[in-house]
Amino acid sequence: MKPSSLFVVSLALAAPALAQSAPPAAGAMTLDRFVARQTERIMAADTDGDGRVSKAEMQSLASRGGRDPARMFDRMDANHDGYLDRDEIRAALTARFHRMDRNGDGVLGADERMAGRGAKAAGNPATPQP
Ligand SMILES: [Ca+2]
Ligand SMILES: [Ca+2]
Repeated sequence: MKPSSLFVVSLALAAPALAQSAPPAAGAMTLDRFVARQTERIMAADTDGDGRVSKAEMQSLASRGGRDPARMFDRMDANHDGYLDRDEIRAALTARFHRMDRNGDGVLGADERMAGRGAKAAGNPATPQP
């Protein structure tokens, strides 16, 4: 009785640990962290404070990064209402995270982050000058 129930308990405890790999290191770029950080960056462009980012607001934000804000905006504006809300931003960032996470371990390593940046820069030869 006792030994067998102990066995079951230890199995139950072991199962979740086996299901996931080692926990991400402190400071690792997980999906949650990536989405939270990038969402705040994008929402910082919401200068009129209506809780969504218009194309004009996006333009003022993205021109600093040297990306094409109009193209980014059009890709992210899933319902084409001319505004990015938090759901659209989250969906776009989640998709971007999974594109960047090449080895699928749920964490962006330094190399994966670098590669994501490089691909973006290479795809955008025209940088608007102020
Ligand atoms: Ca706004
Ligand atoms: Ca929208």
